[in-house]
This record gives sequence, structure tokens and C-alpha cells, in this order.
Amino acid sequence: MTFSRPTFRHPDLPPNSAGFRRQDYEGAISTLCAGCGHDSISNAIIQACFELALPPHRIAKISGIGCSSKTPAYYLGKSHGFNSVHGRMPAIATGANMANRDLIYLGVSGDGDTASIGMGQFVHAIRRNLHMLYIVMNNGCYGLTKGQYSATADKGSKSRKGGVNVLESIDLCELAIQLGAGFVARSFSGDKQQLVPLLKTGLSHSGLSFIDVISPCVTFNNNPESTKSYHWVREHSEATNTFDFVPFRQTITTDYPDGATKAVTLHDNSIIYLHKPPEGADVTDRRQAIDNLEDHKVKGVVLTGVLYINPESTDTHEILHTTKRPLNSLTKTDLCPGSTALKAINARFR
Ligand SMILES: Cc1ncc(C[n+]2csc(CCOP(=O)(O)OP(=O)(O)O)c2C)c(N)n1
Ligand code: SF4
Ligand SMILES: [Mg+2]
Repeated sequence: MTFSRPTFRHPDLPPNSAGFRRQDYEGAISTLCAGCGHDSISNAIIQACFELALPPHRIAKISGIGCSSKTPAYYLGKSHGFNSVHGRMPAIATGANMANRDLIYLGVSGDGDTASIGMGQFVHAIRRNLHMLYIVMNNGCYGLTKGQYSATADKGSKSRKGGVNVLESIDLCELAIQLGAGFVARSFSGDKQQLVPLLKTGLSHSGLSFIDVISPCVTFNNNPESTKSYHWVREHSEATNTFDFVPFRQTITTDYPDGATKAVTLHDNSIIYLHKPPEGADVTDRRQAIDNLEDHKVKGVVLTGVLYINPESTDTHEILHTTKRPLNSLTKTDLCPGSTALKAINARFR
């Protein structure tokens, strides 16, 4: 059976500053299980891209395999897309980014896709600081293949069938911070208020931004003893800070109290204002960011919000000094400048 999305929208719904309407960022109707956390993340992605007024044709969404990796079909229907092989999203994103640095790259993956088969790809994309937003829709299981535990399932967590996970879990945020990602955050699919500004910040950051979104699998892993269930996360989460994201085109009208607020300017001159609780840790300090995650883990608390941010981050192109022009726009003359240029290059190595 196929479903098509109704095209009728209220005629008074306003467009964004680039003239696009919300429906320009939508995709096909979801075929995921009703109540799946991944669908809420899809909606948050639509909202974030609409609010940032990103031209849909300048976005490239790339995914691996899994229920999570199917979601790019459900948003950004007018954008470029590549549904790749299990765990290989970062390789495809790297190739595309090298060929055309002018697009906005959105990598979508699952905890199985990233923390198991794609682990090698994940760590090297971070090391290179590839300019992309990397989202993991984290349900602690392989939803698409009927709910086996993934490597992010917490030790002692119980699945719906009652099996206890006896293995240590991998914390992808901690790993990302350790490997040098410039923007790392964690959120919950059921917290759109927190997730949308996080996505907007991640999309405006230079280099790799990583967001781990806990996203309950209602079919295989949503019982109260699972640490990736709606119930558990609602009972056991704590935010690092509250924050506002201000795109650089927008006039800053709000007043922020002294002392409790830190303004971090991103490469495109947008600003993220972090309002820290009195005992809050400094999220611009890498070592403290890791300690903060570990401290909360010991207390059995899921820390959400901005976990680490490095405003000085430099992306792969800056590190490698690549040409400012996208490779796919270079002509034969640019790529083959002739024998005189070649002789000059060779002479430098003699
Ligand atoms: C090379 C390869 N190995 C195994 C599979 C089977 N497989 C498909 S999806 C998946 C796991 C998906 O889990 P996750 O990335 O967490 O996505 P979710 O469905 O939970 O959103 C596996 C093991 C595959 N498609 N390809
Ligand atoms: S199996 Fe789980 S992850 Fe997959 S669509 Fe259903 S609820 Fe979502
Ligand atoms: Mg999963």
C-alpha cells in the first residue's frame, strides 16, 4: 500500500525568511511504527531547517541502514539524498563533501549503524572534522532486525523480552569529545524544545557536530527497565544548561542576566547563549565535559543538552588547505595547468 501526503496547507502559514514554506522541508509519509522516537526527530529536523531558512536544494542527507537510516525519506524531499550501506554513511558523506564543499551535509545513522559496523567510519569522520551534522537516533537496539541489543545499550538494561544486557555500553558522545568533535550534544526525541535549537546549532557549526538523540523503539525496547525507554529517560534526565540559538541574521532582542550566561559565537556569526545552572560545568572545557558525563553516569542520570563546544574548530577543508572552489566545478584547465606548472612543482621537491 502506498500513502501520499495531502498537499493542502492553511493558506496563512507564513514562509521563512528565504521564502520557503514548511512543506518545502517535508518528505514522504513515515512507514515506521506509530510512536517511534525517530519520527519525532524527523519532525525536529524539518522544523530546524525551516527556521534556519536553509535552501532545501543546498542540503545533502546521507544515511546508512536501519529504521533510523530510513528516515531521510520522511523529510527534506527536495534535497539531495543517498541511502548508503550499513555503517558506511561517513565514507559517502566524506566523498560528497570533498567533491562539493558548498552543500550542507546531514548524516543520519542509528546506534547499530554507528557503534557497531560503522564504528571505524565514525571515529575517522570525527578525527578529520568533516563539516557535517552527524545525528545518531539512539534506541539501544537494532530496531530494523527485531530488537537485538546494540553497543549503546546500558549494562543491566532489560529489553522487552526480559533479556538483560551484560556488556558495557559505548558512550558515543564521550568518544566524540575525546576524538575532537567541535560540537557534541545529547537530547531526547520527546523533547522538541531542546532538540530543535540543538539541531540548528549543529547545522551552523564549522566542522563535525555530533548529536546523540535517545529515541525509544516502541516495538522492541520501550519497557520501563530499558534505559532507552520513554519512561526511563523522562525519570532520569538532567540538562547541562538551557540555551538560545540566535542565527546571525536575526536581531538580538533579549536581555541575558550577567554571570549565568555564556555567549559562544559560531563560524557563521550565529550565537549560542548558554544559561548555566549554578553548579553547571564549563562545556567549552573538553576534559570537564568528559568528567561531567562520567559523573552523571555514576548517578544513573542521562545528561542532555550541549555537552561540549569548541568555537575554534577547523574543518577538513581548512586542515587540508583544499581549494575554496568545489572540486566538481573545476575545469580541465584548472586540473591540468600544463607542463610549466608541473615542472615548477617538481623543482620544489629536488
Ligand atoms: C552488512 C550488513 N550487516 C547486517 C545488516 C542487517 N541490519 C540491518 S539494519 C541493522 C541494525 C540497525 O540498527 P540501528 O542502526 O540501531 O537502527 P534502528 O533500526 O535501531 O534505527 C542490521 C544489523 C545489513 N543490512 N547489512
Ligand atoms: S522497530 Fe523500533 S526503531 Fe523500528 S520503526 Fe519500529 S519502533 Fe521504530
Ligand atoms: Mg538502533
